[in-house]
Order: sequence, then C-alpha cells, then structure tokens
Amino acid sequence: MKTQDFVELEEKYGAHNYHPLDVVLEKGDGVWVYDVEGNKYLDCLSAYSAVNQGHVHPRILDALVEQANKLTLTSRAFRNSQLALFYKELADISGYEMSLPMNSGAEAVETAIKLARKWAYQVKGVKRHQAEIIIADGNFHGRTITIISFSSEEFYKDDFGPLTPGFISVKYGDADAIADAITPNTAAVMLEPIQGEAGVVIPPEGYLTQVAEMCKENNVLFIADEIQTGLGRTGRFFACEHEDVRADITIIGKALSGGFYPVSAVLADADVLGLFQPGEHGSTFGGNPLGAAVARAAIQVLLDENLIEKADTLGTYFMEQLAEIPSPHVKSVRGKGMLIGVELNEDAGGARRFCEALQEQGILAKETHDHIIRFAPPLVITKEIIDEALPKIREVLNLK
Ligand code: IF1
Repeated sequence: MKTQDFVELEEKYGAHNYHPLDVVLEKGDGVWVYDVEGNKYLDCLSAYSAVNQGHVHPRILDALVEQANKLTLTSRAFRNSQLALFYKELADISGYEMSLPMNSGAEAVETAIKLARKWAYQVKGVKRHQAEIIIADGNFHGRTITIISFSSEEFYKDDFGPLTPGFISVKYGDADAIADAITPNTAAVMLEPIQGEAGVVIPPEGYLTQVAEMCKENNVLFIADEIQTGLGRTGRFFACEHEDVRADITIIGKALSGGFYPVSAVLADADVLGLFQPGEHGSTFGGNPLGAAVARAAIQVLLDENLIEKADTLGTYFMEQLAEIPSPHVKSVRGKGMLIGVELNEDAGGARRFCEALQEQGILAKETHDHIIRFAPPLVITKEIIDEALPKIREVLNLK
C-alpha cells in the first residue's frame, strides 16, 4: 500500500479529530522515522516530547519484551514485582517521597486536581466543594471534560459543556495576577513551567519562584505540569529546576515510558499524597508491571546516556543556530533546552506550509497555534545531525 491508500482508509474509517501531515510512518530508530515508501525523516516533534530517548530505544524495548513475556497486568487488587521498584527509583531520581501511577497525562492531571481538592478540604479546611484552582491563560493540560473546562481555547470546549466549575484563569507569566486571584478557598495553582501548546511560551525569569513563594505564604499547593517539559526536555530533569523551584505536586507522563506505553504519575511528599485512602482513586492499568518495567528502563536511559545534559548543551546550540538564520518570515526563536519554538510573522502565511516544506526536506515538525513551528527532536540527537538539518531549515525559512 502507498501513502495515499493509508490516507484514504484513515479518512474513511477514522474520526477526524486530527489533521495530520500526509506522511505514513512505519519505522522509527533514534531521531529517524521512515514512511511506507522508504523516505527517511528527522523527527522534530518526538511525539510531543514522549520520545525523548529516541524511537524504539533498544534498552527500553528489551525491558518491554522481557516483562511482556512474564506478566503484563494484575490490577491493583494484587501487588506486582515491578511497581515497588518503580516507586523507589522514581522517588530517588525526583526527590519526592511518594508517587501515584496513572496512564495518560490527562489522567495524572485529573488525579492532581482531585488530590489538591482533597488537601483543601482535609488539611487547609476549605469548606466542602468550594475549592478553587488557579490556572493560566493559554494552558494545555489534556482533553477531559474537567481539563477543557479551564482551557482558554474556545475550540477545545465549545461543544462539550456543561463544564466543571472551580477554576480561575489568570494571565500566564504575571505573578501579581495570581496574587490577586488567591482567596481563602484556593487549593492550588497549577502551571506548565513552559507552555508547550501555547507556542513554547517561556515565563519571565523568576516567575516560578514568585509563584512558589506566594503559594507557600498563602497555604496553597503549587502544582507543576511537567508532562511535556519534564524528564530532560528543557535540559533539567524538571523544568522547574531552572529556577530551583520544587513544586508541591509534580505531574509527569509522555517520556516517562520513552514512547513505548502510556505511563504517567503524580509526585508529592507523604503529607499530600498520603491523603488518598484505599479505593478512593485508581485505574485498571495504573501501576501495571509492564508499564512500570518500561518506565524504569526509560528513566535509566535518560540518566545513563546523559540525555538531560545533552538537551541543555545541544538544545542551546540548536536554538542559537536557528536564531542566526536570516529569514523574512521569522519573528522570534525561543525555547529552553531541546524545546524550541520558531515564531513566524503574521504575514508569513501560517506555519503549516513551512511544516509541509520541511517534510519535503526530510524533517518532520508540527505547527502550533498557526504561526509557531516547534522543534523538539529526541534528546539523542547529535551536533552532526543538527548541522545537517540547519541548511534545509534555512531554505524552508526563506520560502517565498
Ligand atoms: C493532543 C497539545 C502538546 C501536555 C501537558 C498534559 C497533557 C499534555 C503539558 C495531556 C499533552 C499532547 C496531547 C496531544 C498533543 C499534545 C500537545 F498540542 F495538545 F498541547 F504536547 F503540546 N499536560 N499534550 O502537553 O497528556 O493525556 O495527552 O497523555 O491532545 O492533541 P495526554
């Protein structure tokens, strides 16, 4: 079958909840992906930072196959030989005393929301069901009804009401806006340390520090959604580390499994995560031995291959090189580590056509919010591969 054959089947039998590029991928290896016609591409999206370790990383694959041959799912009615080790290794690397494993990022975000509300009622003494959570304009935390209830993107929520109450949206990057929004009923402030989907929006230096201090002063939990920015993507294990900030609750996902299996987790100390009582929360697959074995290998690869340091040094290099490309279309280049956004001028005709041109050059990137091209390759990329890609990117950024 050719590309068009696959496209036609997808269009006919699949819901149209995405508008993907017409490239049909069938193989991945490190930073490279290959389509059904044998074309080779440099992946500059990494499945939205779920493949930080590179496609089909052999060590994670081995862990998956080995565990899959032994035991994949028991439910949490019984214990398994991988989960305890996953908990311990995650505690050691993250510095948090406890974790609660889920599957998708959105499930972990929902878990964090439930945890913050429970903490508000049980610990802070907020009157039941008055708990408020402050979030930021431009946020992206997932697609469930509760999460889209506080999205500032009308398109994500218009047809899906009635919405979940209890959320207050403030301007991202403005600590005073948070101070003004805090009330005695505020349970938490939840932020992305860098807003991914909003277009790699970096908050002002010191913003996270101010928010963390404000939360402490007002007995409010600070929740960091590190599902996209965490696990090395920005050149630190957590993006909050760029400001030496430690959130009360940190949410991770995506690269936690190196792209092999949906694994997410909520991290916190015992005084917060210890609040969940048996049977109060859970999921069929959360904490299963296959996901735990894969996640253990995925974390180890990040450490053993020094991918966090590489994201820092090579990401800085990549961003500097992109910023030096002369182009009539580029408005700004911004990012942290290997999470980079190239913002185009309004009159550049939209980022989609540039992504299609990049595809012609053997580079896969994705536009976000019409006029921003995100460059976020797997952290196993090398300087040589970046240097090979730059002239092609230069050509595309000088499209007529
Ligand atoms: C889509 C966006 C990225 C996330 C953060 C939670 C989640 C995500 C910071 C939910 C997921 C994915 C979802 C995917 C596209 C992609 C995305 F463009 F939608 F926003 F990465 F920027 N917090 N982001 O980035 O995790 O439930 O998906 O595992 O929904 O189209 P999930």
